Amino acid sequence: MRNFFFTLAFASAAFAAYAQPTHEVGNTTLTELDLVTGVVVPWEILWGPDDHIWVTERRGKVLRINPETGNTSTVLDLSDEISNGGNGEPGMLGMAMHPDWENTPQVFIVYNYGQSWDIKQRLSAFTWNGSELEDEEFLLTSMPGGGIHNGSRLLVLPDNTMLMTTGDVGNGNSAQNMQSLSGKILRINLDGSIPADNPFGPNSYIYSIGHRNAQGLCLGPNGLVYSSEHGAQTDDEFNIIEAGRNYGWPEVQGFCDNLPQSGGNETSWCEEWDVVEPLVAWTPCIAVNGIEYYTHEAIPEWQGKVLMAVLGGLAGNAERLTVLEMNGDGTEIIGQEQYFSAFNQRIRDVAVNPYTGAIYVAFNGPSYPGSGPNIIKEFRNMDFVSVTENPDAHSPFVNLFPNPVEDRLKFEFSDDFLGTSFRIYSFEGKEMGRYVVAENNVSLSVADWASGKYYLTATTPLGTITKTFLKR
Ligand SMILES: [Ca+2]
Ligand SMILES: [Ca+2]
Ligand SMILES: [Ca+2]
Repeated sequence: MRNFFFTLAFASAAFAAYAQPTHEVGNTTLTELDLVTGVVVPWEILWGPDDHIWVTERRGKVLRINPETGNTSTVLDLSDEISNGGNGEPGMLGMAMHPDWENTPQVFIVYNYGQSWDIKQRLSAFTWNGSELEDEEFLLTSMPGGGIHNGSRLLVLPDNTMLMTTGDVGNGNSAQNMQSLSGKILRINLDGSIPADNPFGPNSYIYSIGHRNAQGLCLGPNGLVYSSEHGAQTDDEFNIIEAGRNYGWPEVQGFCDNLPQSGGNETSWCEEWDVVEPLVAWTPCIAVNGIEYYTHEAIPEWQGKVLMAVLGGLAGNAERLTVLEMNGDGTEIIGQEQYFSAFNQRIRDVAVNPYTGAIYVAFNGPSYPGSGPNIIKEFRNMDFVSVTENPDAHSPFVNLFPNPVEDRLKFEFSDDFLGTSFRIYSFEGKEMGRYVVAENNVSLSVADWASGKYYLTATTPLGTITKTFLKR
């Protein structure tokens, strides 16, 4: 918290200079801002204990982002090790931070390594040295990985153990096999050892079984653990995770019933194995992903509800943020609403700013398994005023206007950028040009450019800032 500040002057300058799109949530208006562009498939996005946003890029990088300016630096690069370059489902995936950050500034990361015929999975701890992640320590390694279904979401619990979802890596039977770590949710001490009170004994990491590919985890009310899980053709699920329980896959999909879509006879198997049914199931699948329990007062309509990122499935026709309303004790879902479908972009994960209550949404492009460049957008209730601390702190910034632009684009750079160069790319990836920042205020004619979306990247030794704009 110490280093955090909100320069309201910057915010008002940025938002007043050109009209940002807005979205209505009941009586609340959310202002949309492109925080970072050019990210290559953001997978995990979270608010760190250092008041920065941390993001894994599936291709193998960890980014640390200043939430006010979008100033971004790469703090870990394992792209040489990542399976298939992160182009399919495997890659650098889940991430969580050590809860005692002051004394143990560690970051936990799950990633796939090895080539396509022999993909493995690893959970590692890295130490933050103030500018990058170093001293990798393997907590779990040589785990099965696959071309599909690699789970990997992480959640640190209040008792300082950590849950990790694993997928069935394409082998459904592994989910019921107690000798396999696939298709499970694991519980791990933060040093990588097995918690003595794990439900299947002190020699097993397994916490719950029968999962196909759970890729959402969060703490809900009353200490409940929620998880979202991908179904096959039917039955994406939203579950409460309990120690030692069986969630059914591959014998049971969704609710315990005898529907033809689930193979015709689930109820007897459910009774024999005491299968936990989901709170909700979605058929056909919508591809459920990262979840976050929203408690902030800045968006009262969402307070006490779960925000769930939805990729939209292979058909790509249900992309959205789903907001799940629970009953009083959090044990039932009593309502669902959808937002941001109009972007036609897969939504992978969501994070919350604990000061402003703004949410950050990781967009993954329109097509499976994700295409770049991707955007991290902020949606913020500008009417909610948060505390201002440390107003003297300084961050690099770039403003550009008007946006949308027809003829001439104007830029305002902080002094940090003087003498550096910036580049502009089209959203198709074409470099439009490289330009030197000779003074704080510069402009550029774009009258001849094709209409469409573009983004600028500008780099200082402190990191990179990106800005998107629309050419009309
Ligand atoms: Ca997250
Ligand atoms: Ca299930
Ligand atoms: Ca069923």
